[in-house]
Amino acid sequence: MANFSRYLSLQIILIFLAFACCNHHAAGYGGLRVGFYEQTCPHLEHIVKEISDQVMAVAPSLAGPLLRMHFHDCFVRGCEGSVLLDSPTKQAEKDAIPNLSLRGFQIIDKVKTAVEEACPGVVSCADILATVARDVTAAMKGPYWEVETGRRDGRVSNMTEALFNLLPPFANITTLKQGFLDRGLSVKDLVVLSGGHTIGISHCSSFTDRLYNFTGKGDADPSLDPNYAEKLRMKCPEASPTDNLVEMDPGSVRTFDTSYFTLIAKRRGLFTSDAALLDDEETKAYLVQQALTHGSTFFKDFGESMVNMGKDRSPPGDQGEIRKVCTAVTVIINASKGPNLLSPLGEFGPD
Ligand code: HEM
Ligand SMILES: *[C@@H]1O[C@H](CO)[C@@H](O)[C@H](O)[C@H]1NC(C)=O
Ligand SMILES: *[C@@H]1O[C@H](CO)[C@@H](O)[C@H](O)[C@H]1NC(C)=O
Ligand SMILES: *[C@@H]1O[C@H](CO)[C@@H](O)[C@H](O)[C@H]1NC(C)=O
Ligand SMILES: *[C@@H]1O[C@H](CO)[C@@H](O)[C@H](O)[C@H]1NC(C)=O
Ligand SMILES: CC(=O)N[C@H]1CO[C@H](CO)[C@@H](O)[C@@H]1O
Repeated sequence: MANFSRYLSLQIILIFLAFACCNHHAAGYGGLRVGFYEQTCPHLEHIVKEISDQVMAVAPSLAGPLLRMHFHDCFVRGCEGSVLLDSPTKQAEKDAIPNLSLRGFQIIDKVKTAVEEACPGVVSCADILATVARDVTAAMKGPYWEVETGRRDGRVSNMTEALFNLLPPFANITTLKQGFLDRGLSVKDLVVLSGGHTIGISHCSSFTDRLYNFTGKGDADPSLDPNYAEKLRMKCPEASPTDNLVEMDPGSVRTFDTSYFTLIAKRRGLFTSDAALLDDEETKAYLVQQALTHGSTFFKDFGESMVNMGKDRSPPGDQGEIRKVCTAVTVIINASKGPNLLSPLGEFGPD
């Protein structure tokens, strides 16, 4: 009975929060800064780094998915952890098609558990993801940057939104530039952050359209180096029943290096969206410069652009929550219907 009334009052609080939520122009949200948890969770960065390093030592192939996960989080509803949410009816962002290869959710849970032990109820899942993304990048010998924190977690995860908001691999330069611009990101951010493709893998299905009958004349995408296209066709047979995996930066998929730009310059970018960086004067100038100088400014630029990407001030702003379990929302709000308690309270697990 005591438990019941506790849950009941929790529900009432949650309903209140639900109504207070979602003012899309919440004033005063600008709290992102380095060291946001200095007082409230002083060992946060240490905990995240320790677990990230442990994971990278045994499963370095998770670096790519974890970096990409932060990108996906930020591009749908701003960086507010909604990419992490599970939906009982499989309608969350992570169920959308572009998710395909999103992996590593269990790593975020692992970090969250450790962080909750040290400082319960303080650190958002979105901040944990942003910090993990930095630490796995650094662990792959990539750049290190100061992560700004102070995000709050959103309560809504919507598959359709993910479908519309994530840029597809076949996007042209106009779509890419606009997609970045829409999120307050520059053309430079676009070319710099695309360099994230220096690590990780892709499914064949993300680019096979470029390999077979691209223009309807039985040919490959003319913007792709023909020798490279041939190699890719071998890895991705046309009628393959399996969706094979391909290294995006062959030979150094586990090293965050500058070879991505050399590849693009040689017309060996895997996706149309990579190759498209040659179709704009500014992005082309940047990548040619990086290719010629062995990426003289890439690491510094990447850190700056990651901070820019992490700034997204979309909702929930200061109205969000500090989620206790990164995969479970406190209240799922159906935007079209108002508050809607879908998530059984039992999902919180033992308290
Ligand atoms: C500019 C628009 C972008 C497009 C169209 C795009 C598209 C893709 C696609 C289609 C894949 C392969 C998914 C699969 O088939 O498994 C991929 C993988 C990846 N992307 Fe992007 N991406 C973009 C930007 C970014 C950004 C900004 C980052 C991070 C800074 C990033 C990091 C990654 C990483 C690390 C992987 C490898 C994932 C793995 O190893 O599983 N991408 N991207
Ligand atoms: C780029 O793609 C968009 C969306 O598919 C399309 O509307 C536009 O015409 C394309 N632009 C160019 C220059 O090809
Ligand atoms: C290539 O595409 C064209 C136009 O869509 C089609 O007529 C043709 O049959 C295709 N060829 C092959 C080998 O699939
Ligand atoms: C949200 O509301 C819309 C419109 O009433 C409805 O079609 C949809 O099924 C609802 N979604 C969920 C997850 O309850
Ligand atoms: C999900 O997003 C789409 C597109 O913005 C919207 O039409 C739909 O109502 C949303 N679904 C829910 C359950 O809010
Ligand atoms: C990890 C994950 O949730 N993957 C899903 C991505 O989307 C496809 C297609 O909708 C689902 O089948 C996967 O389960």
